[in-house]
Amino acid sequence: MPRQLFVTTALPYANGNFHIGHIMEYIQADIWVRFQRMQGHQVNFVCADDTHGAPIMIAAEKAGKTPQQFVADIAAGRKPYLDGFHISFDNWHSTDAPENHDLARQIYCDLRDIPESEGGSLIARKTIEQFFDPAKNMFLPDRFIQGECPKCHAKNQYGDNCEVCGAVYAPTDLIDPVSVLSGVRPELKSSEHFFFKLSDPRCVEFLQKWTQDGRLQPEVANKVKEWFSVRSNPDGSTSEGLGDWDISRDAPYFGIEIPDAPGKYFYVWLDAPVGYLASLKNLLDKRGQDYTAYMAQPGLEQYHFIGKDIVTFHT
Ligand code: B3M
Ligand code: ZN
Repeated sequence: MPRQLFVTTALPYANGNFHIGHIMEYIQADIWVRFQRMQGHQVNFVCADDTHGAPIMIAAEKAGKTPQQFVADIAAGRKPYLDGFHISFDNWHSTDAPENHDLARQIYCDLRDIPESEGGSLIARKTIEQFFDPAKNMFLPDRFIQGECPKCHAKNQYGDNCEVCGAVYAPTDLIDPVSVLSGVRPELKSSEHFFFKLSDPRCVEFLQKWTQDGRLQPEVANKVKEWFSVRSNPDGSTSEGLGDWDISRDAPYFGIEIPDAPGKYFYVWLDAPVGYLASLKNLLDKRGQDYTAYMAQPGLEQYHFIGKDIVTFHT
């Protein structure tokens, strides 16, 4: 019996052209895919542009384009490189395509609407305080805030960690923070965010089993184990197992609007992995094959070629 293999490589951010790192990953995956095909197995090998998020929105603004035009121009430059390196993807798609809007919203609605009899919703709303740029009129991602490291006092460090001493902190811990976009001092402003209840016992139990049942390569499984236990961080603080995941961002944001929540968008890392499914669905639709039936095959194997820095998001 031929194996059914659904294979992906990480979706490159559409904020720039390919670099050697992208091509290296594709070549590694492509060698493996060609080997499987030569064995007679059936492979769907797909990728897509990862189009959403604040950095792309800002890059587009700098280039004087709409985000849609900006990512379309990046997409138009992909083919000569993929063909030139003989990468045998079956499909190249986009996380801004209709399939991805639909699938991401459907997955969100399924999680939101779990009935009480099955443990209840896995989506929660909480009001949080975040830095806001009053000149640009937008909330700032950690990477768009710079200031003095609270620990070693190095200047011009990002809002999430210090590149000089390695300290990890919240942007609100920075001394004299400034917005990278406008140079003004950001203000704290509160806003309602949507969270995926990753700390819910249903998720913890499921993930603990799913990540330790032999499906992951041992190095990845070992790394993942750390997240479930109380542990001490290099900066002396402690982390206590899985925490709820902030999945929303406020307008202006280039992304997928959350159903029934005008002005709220999915955080790019919510819809990016769904992009694998959207690219597959687009491929199957073009061939007249049924996506739901394909995904429901009990023997279907999924392989994701990724770098270790994005294991967290994929898990
Ligand atoms: N675009 C980040 C990266 O290229 C991100 C990957 C998405 S994979 C779903 O490392
Ligand atoms: Zn420091």
